[in-house]
Amino acid sequence: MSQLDLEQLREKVDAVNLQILSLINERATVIQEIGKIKEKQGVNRYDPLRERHMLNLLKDHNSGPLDQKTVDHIFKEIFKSALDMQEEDQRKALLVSRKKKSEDTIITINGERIGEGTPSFIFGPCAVESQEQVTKVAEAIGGKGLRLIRGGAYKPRTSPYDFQGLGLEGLKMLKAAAEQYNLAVVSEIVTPSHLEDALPYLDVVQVGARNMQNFELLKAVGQINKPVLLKRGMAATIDEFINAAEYIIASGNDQIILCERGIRTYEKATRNTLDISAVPILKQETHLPVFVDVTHSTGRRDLLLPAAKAAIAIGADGVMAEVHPDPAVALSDAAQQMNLQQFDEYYDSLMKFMKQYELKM
Ligand SMILES: [Mn+2]
Repeated sequence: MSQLDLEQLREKVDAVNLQILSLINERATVIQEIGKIKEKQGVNRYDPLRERHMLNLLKDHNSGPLDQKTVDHIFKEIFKSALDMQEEDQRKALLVSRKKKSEDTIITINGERIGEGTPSFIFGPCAVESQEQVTKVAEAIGGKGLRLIRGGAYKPRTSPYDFQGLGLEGLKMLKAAAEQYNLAVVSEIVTPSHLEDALPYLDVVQVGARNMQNFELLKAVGQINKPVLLKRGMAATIDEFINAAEYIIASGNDQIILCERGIRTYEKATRNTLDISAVPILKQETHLPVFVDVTHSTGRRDLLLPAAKAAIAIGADGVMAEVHPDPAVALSDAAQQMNLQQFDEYYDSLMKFMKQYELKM
């Protein structure tokens, strides 16, 4: 074979490549049209029966020299690429996504602007246990000029025999303590049926990790006009977390704070594994503020400070941690809450850290 023949054949291959390219793009355009129709009909885009039909048709017409296995493989990749493309289109459409809204969502609570680039803090006891307990913590938080307090009144616990919280009475105690020190209340709701009674005592409604995919609850908090703090489920992927937030925004409430709180892994040294890289991913993928709960992610008092530093350094909009006047007698999470003196030291260390590295405060 002469050099000239080889050149001619290569030119032919180039031309065929361009034909294939043009054809698979034409195919992709048709698939997009089909996707739009399916979206209107509300039917699933992936249809295994249809795929089987297409593969059979190709088999009937394959006269070689490529063997059927290779043809199947190539076409399955083409089928998949069209599906991936449609999924990408769908992702673009998410209301919580950066693609939909490029500016950061800023949530103003009690004068505190969350998501504006300086870290906010939510401190408070795991559970509301008494008026005296929450008032002591509120005083310590207010004394630092902070604006938010947390405390669980409805406690979803792993065991049904563990302390379940004081319910509405607990919320009233927390609200009274908060008002005394000009704080806003962050507290968890576990069922839509509690929402109406609890709402007057709440400034931010928390949806806890165990309820991240409680879709009826997500829809219910999507219909209120107060901010929602949504915690990541302990076995939820980032994608599932984002979609949980989408339930809230799709129901009408765009005031959502995402909270990374650790995920379950094989590691036993910490209560959960703090997925610190979730913070920049969530910041890139969504326009929502992102908090890090250092208490439940680590489950260790000695890690609350380094984990908070990591959170701030990586770009979190805030840190949440548990504070109790006497953690040793706490009815829940006794091992990981800070006492008031530890809280003072903790907050001072964090402020020093931020100054030292010239982080925005
Ligand atoms: Mn707790």
